[in-house]
Amino acid sequence: MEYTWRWYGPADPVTLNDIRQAGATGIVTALHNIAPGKVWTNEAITERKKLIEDSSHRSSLRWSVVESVPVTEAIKIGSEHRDRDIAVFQECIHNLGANDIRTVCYNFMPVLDWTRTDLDYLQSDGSTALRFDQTAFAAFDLYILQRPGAEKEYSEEEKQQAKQYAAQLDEQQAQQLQQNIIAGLPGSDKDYSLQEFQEVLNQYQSVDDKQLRNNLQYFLEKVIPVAEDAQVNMAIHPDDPPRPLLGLPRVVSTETDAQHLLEMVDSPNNGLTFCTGSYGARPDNDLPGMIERLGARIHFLHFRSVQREGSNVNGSFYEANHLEGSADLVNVVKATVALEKKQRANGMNHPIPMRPDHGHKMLDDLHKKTNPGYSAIGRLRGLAELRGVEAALKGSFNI
Ligand code: CS2
Ligand code: MN
Repeated sequence: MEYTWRWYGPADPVTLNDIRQAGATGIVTALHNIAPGKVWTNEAITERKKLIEDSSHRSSLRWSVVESVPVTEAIKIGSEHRDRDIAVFQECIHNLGANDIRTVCYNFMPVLDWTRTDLDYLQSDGSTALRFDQTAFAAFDLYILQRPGAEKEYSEEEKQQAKQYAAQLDEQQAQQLQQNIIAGLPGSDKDYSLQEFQEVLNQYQSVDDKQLRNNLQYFLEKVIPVAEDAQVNMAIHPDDPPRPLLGLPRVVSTETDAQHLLEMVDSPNNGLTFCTGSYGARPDNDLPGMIERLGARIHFLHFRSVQREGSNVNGSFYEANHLEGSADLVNVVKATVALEKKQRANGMNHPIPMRPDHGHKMLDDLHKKTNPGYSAIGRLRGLAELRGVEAALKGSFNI
């Protein structure tokens, strides 16, 4: 594995020097200052790359992965403007390849990128984690947003619980819940009001899973040939959480979805970001097995472990420490080490970039402003634990 670290650019409170000390050698970043649907020019990419790869430091970093080039709503909805936006996306891929950046993460989640209800869920050791609580989410959907038709999507029991939950929220807590869901996380590119948010949801009224899948295929058929020419590996991030929300369609939640996507355009450049946090929120995703079966097309790894809560029939979870929770990352790392060994035997000597995906807020993080999930020390702990597992597997057990 190549140890990588997500960096939000010059404004990130975690600096490139901090990242050097954390033991990462690869940077995962995007030109966050450029709005979705606008070209990343050659100059802008080169300039950011120079900043990252500044060779006056003793330990060097390289820009290994882009996360993410945004896919506009027009592309996901399949509206009349999609060809214009796809042309922009193609140009970004071309320019990234020309700058020797070989891995590009993106996602195809309608409206919201990843979604959480609580950004400071207190753990027993005093650190805090991100959480998705289905009851809180339903309370937002039914009683704050009051989305037309929402009541049809919840059971009587869920509605009852959501009603009680909503009733005990004071004004400020309700506001906080709304903020967390609509605008709290890096990746949400707009600060929607409730009304604007509902308007964007409405644009998906005629887009079901089948239509969204068709729109994804349309996009891939145009983008993958450009990625092949540019020698860029495309790596789609799964849905987070991996099931429908707010009546929106979802097409990258399960192993079958992933397989489907790989078959849409059967090219090595059409691949996956294997996020064990997102896929791992579903008990029916067998993570080590997916690495074995999909391995040849896994271009980027996100390692974290969610703890599925209760019977998880209702889909709640929180983000556990990397070696705890439901994901069993020891066996995930073992499957990865075995995959890389097989690839080396076949003459492919490119370690797969892996970043510790999210971490708790702990120690000094608790007193600093950090991007939710992207604290310095929580992720440093995660990376250290994962490196330890890899070193142990390779060193002592010769896997
Ligand atoms: C999230 C997001 O799980 C994750 O990695 O923190 O980074 C996310 O969903 C991406 O931005 C995918 O494009
Ligand atoms: Mn991820």
